Amino acid sequence: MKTIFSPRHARHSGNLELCGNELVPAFEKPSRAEIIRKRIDAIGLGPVDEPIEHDLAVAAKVHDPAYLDFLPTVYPEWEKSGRTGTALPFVWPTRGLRGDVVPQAIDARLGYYSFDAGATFVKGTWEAVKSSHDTALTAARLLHAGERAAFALCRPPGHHAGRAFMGGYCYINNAAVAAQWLLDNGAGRVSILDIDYHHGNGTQQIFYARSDVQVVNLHADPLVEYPHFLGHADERGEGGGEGFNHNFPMPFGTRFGDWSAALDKGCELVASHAPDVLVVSLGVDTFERDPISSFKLKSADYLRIGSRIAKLGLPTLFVMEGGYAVDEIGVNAVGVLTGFEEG
Ligand code: SP5
Ligand code: ZN
Repeated sequence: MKTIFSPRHARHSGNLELCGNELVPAFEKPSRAEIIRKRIDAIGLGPVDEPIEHDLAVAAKVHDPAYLDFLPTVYPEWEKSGRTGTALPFVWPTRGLRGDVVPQAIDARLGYYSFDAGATFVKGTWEAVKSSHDTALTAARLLHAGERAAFALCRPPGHHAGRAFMGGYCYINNAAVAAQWLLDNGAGRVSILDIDYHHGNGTQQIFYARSDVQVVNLHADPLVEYPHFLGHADERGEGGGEGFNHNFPMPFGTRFGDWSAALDKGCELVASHAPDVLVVSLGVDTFERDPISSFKLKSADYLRIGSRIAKLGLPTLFVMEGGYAVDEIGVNAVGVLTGFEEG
């Protein structure tokens, strides 16, 4: 399997995040991607190429163009306001406040275009975000050129980013942009199977009223786990998209037996959609030693996940999302890919 990977991801580095009562180094850090890349080389998964640059025309079909215009301005505006270090939002237009007036101040714009404080900026963040977007699109092109599968080693991740908001380490929804590109280039139907520990709230929102992109999510129950405000089982889509969104929330401490039963159900739904292409939002924060998660999957389980997905027999684009146990992230993420290849 070919991998697309950009060294420019490393420009997004040194960020802090809010954790309990303090600012700590962000769990979403450059070594995550570097360790996956090393594992690809170590086992000889296949060639690793850099992305080609793409403009944001396809991204503007799944994101608000004004939101895409905002992202590159964040750090320059933060610096103009006299600050350095990590830029992060801290005020939001919740119920009862005005959500219809785009504010001017950078502090206000950060909140206007986010749902949490988890998408933070340093000087190189936009460059990394753009390279992650380019990585997903370049990998999508490989499928269009006839590859059975490809791996977009995206960093930063994307599945929490919605039409006009960032959050949860995510800025541009790489999987959504890739799905849109595939539709624009010959696919009639796409399925997105999101196996990250956290609900892919951005992906769900983007495609909620659409029937051309089916979205299937396996994740920790939002009643008790982030992102908390979306991801319940009764969210099935709306309007023309009714019946094309499927959520499988699971309790804290879920082990592979129960998790893989949900994967089977999710795969059956994908098969019934009969997509031309499958996009897998690949998070490995379901791992038993993930520092911010609670599921109990073991390294060997990731091979089984890959082989279950391969049984669908679909052209498959793997897009990297979360996973914060950096020591094992290479073995786990690449385990899914080798499990897929071995069938
Ligand atoms: C792509 C992805 O996996 N994003 C995850 C973002 C999770 N952010 C909030 C997690 C809150 C859980 N609390 C654990 C303490 C860490 N500060
Ligand atoms: Zn996650």
